[in-house]
Amino acid sequence: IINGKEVLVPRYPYFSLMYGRSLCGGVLIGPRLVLSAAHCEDASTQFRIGAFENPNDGEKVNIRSTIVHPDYDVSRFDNDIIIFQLETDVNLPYIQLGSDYVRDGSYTVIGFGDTDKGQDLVLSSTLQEVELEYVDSDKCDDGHGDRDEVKEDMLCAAGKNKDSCIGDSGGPLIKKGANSYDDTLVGLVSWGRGCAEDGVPGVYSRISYFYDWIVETVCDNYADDA
Ligand code: 4AZ
Repeated sequence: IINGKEVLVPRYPYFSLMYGRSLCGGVLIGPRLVLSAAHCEDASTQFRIGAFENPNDGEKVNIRSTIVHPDYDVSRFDNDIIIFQLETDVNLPYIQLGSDYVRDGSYTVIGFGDTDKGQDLVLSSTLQEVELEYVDSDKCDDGHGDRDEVKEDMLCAAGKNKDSCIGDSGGPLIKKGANSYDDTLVGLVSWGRGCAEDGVPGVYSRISYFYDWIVETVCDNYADDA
């Protein structure tokens, strides 16, 4: 997270961290179900859930099985979403999924990822949060140049000198409510060209687009966990 603030209280109990081969975020959506970005599939064999004071914090739970979106395309970050089933239930609140595409307003993104906008990779020792604004997809697409494409399964958000970055991938973009129970998941950190570059928003997997796939996949495969 670039230019964020340290999270000082357990405001995001559903935040799930993969801290192993690489660093990724995730988010608890049921007692033993975690959503993340498909490109985080091999980041770790376990999640630490509810961590905020340091990455070793939180409830450690092993991953039992995974379902990557069938149309995930690593080269374009299309359908960059994965469902993890955990080995045991986690006794922490989970987040509700945003079924409607909200096209305005401010969002919050959280993570332990890179805090340095420049070349250095400086992972955070504490959970960081930053507030971003919704960015229209056409404008976002222009900001990313010719090669990259922002499609309907993606959502963009940006702030002046503020962004998610490497290591935040898979973590939640949140529409904040009065408390954790009222929060809504609107996106998952997916990709971007650099971090916090002027006119280049961060790109997120858009939860409203995947809502039906998530609900059906959970019902078909993890009915007991829904
Ligand atoms: C990454 O490489 C990455 N600024 C994550 C988020 C963003 C860019 C890159 C968004 O994991």
